[in-house]
Amino acid sequence: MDRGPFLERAREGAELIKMHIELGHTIRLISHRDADGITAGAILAKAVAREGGSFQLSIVKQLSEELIKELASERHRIYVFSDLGSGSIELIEKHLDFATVVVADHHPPEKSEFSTESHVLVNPVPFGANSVRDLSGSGVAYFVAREMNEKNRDLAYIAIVGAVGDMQEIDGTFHGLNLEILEDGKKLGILEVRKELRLFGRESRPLYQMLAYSTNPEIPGITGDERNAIEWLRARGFDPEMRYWQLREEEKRKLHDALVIHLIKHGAPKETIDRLIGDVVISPLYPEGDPRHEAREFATLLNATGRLNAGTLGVAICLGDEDAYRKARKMLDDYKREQIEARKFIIQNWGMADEGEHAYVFYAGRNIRDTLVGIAANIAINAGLADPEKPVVVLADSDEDENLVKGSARTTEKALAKGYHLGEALKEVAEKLGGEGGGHAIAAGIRFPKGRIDEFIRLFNEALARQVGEGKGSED
Ligand SMILES: [Mn+2]
Repeated sequence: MDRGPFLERAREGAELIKMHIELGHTIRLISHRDADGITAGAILAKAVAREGGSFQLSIVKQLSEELIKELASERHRIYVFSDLGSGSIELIEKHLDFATVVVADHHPPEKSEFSTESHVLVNPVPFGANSVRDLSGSGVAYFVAREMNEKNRDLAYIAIVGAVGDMQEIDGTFHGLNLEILEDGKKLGILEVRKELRLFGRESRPLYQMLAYSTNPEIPGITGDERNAIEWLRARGFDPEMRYWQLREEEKRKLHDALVIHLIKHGAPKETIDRLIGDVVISPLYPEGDPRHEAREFATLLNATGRLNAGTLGVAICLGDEDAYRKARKMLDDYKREQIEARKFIIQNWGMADEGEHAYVFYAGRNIRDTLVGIAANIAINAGLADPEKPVVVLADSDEDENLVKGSARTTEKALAKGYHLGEALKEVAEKLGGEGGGHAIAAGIRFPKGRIDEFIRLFNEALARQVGEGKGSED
């Protein structure tokens, strides 16, 4: 790719941000809520703070026209988007024409540049980069930050955590401008690239779980079977409870060889075997055994904060906030525990479910958190509680409004073959109940007044009946 012209764009973006900092304007940052977006937001926030500027940061799921309009109504002088924006160039030009805009992103853009004078697109794709392997959103943010101040090279590890979050090294090695970030980090001694086993859990999982939970690649006879993983490790002289990071170099080599032999024996394709050992990035900034010590575990932690709507907590973690890190760990532990409890509750109380002609409806009250109703519906299907040809809805009291219930509907491919579309059914029912609903054919959601659950059960069954052509046809 054309590195020079891309860096020139990064410099333009950097100059605009610095100019607004000098003018005393708040820098409005908007970033995506996955690990790549969270790290990108953190890099830009740190860069702004370092110049003595102030910022306001939002981590968002997606950039809709509604959100852009809302941002416009804040009337900031400068907006900086990271890991998103390239698909919304027209909308940004339309609603933010009064302000400076910098888009630091790696997604293939709508067009290669803005037509508005005060808007700059910093994106490597028009210069020949491959958006999925050469640079991530955090990487673009890194180059902008580096152009703002050489000191921002100390954000190289955070930038690589974002790249790993986007799986830019999925084939086992880094490419493109990611290599330049790695070089910066190595020179400063803040990161190291090793050729190691690329399975999740280097820092925090015992070896047997690292192997048993491996899905990419699947390890025949071991993935999904902790007991086999333990036996397999013991038979080869490993303590299954050890962490990978605790192994001596020769033990790591021995484990790699044993896994390669195992995969070859089971006829795994060469490509799979080649990817098993590859680039693993670790940082001496964090202690061994800490998820932040290795880029993939760090990225997974950040992704989780994003999914739990706590992306800004993720940003704080990237900025070195130990308190935020402890909070996030606790949040994840609580979330896991709630999931286990939701599972127990639905299995023990499935007898309460209303089984209609076309669907099961399970009302959990306050016993299942409203954020877990989708997971609970899947459990009902996967644990064999429900007939797989009949959709399942789990309802729970809303966390936000005691007068509402929130529900998720889930089903199987087999049920869809009969003609069901859960999203359309819930949309239709929600309109009748004075709520909101919709989604995909196989997975959808709804919110409606709590007093109308009985009506919901009847209307939902009727809507599904019409979809498979058994209904009364007309509405009542
Ligand atoms: Mn990204």
